[in-house]
Amino acid sequence: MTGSVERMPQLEALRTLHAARRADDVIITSMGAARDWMVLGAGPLDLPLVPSSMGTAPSIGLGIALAQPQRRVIVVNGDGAMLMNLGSLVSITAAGPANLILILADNGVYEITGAQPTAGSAPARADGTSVAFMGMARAAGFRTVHRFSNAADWARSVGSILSATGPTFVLLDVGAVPGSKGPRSPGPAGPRAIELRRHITQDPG
Ligand SMILES: Cc1ncc(C[n+]2csc(CCOP(=O)(O)OP(=O)(O)O)c2C)c(N)n1
Repeated sequence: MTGSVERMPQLEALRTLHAARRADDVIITSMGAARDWMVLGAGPLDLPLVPSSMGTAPSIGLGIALAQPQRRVIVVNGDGAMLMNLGSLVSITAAGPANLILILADNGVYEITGAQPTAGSAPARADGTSVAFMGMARAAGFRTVHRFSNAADWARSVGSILSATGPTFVLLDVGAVPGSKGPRSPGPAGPRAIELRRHITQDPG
């Protein structure tokens, strides 16, 4: 795809999700989305994946969704991170967890490391066309896919999307924040993962 897309502010898009989530949902966020989620307030069932190995968020979400089928698991991934683990799209649809929602916050750049265009975005590509994440999700086997570029449209639809039977793929066209800082780690990953497991297993949704 060429040309500029409409983009909503990522913080606003995530504020909408923050208001729509249930207390017993697990929310896994990566990169810039993790930064914004911590601004909005991360609860005990939330995993802002910082620091993280890029690409792992959908796979972690898949594991939790399969282990806890009665609980909704919502992953908010970056487009750069998504490109590093496209295979997770196929793993998710192979397992078909009805309780997993994968949200791709697509800003077209690796924002946290200085807003370089991602390998999938038009400015970085020899032919000047961006890769089609919606088409990739469909080809990987997602039956339910949505795309929003406008905050009001997303806000109107988020409730029904989260309630629908998954697995669900949602592409949000979001804007990068120029000069923004990366997320600060809320603490070492190991102990936080153990703490999350304790909360998840003690309080089944
Ligand atoms: C395996 C791996 N390689 C590189 C990095 C360094 N790194 C951290 S954030 C980031 C960019 C992430 O881009 P994207 O997923 O699009 O999220 P955004 O920063 O735009 O929110 C990179 C390259 C990393 N954390 N892990």
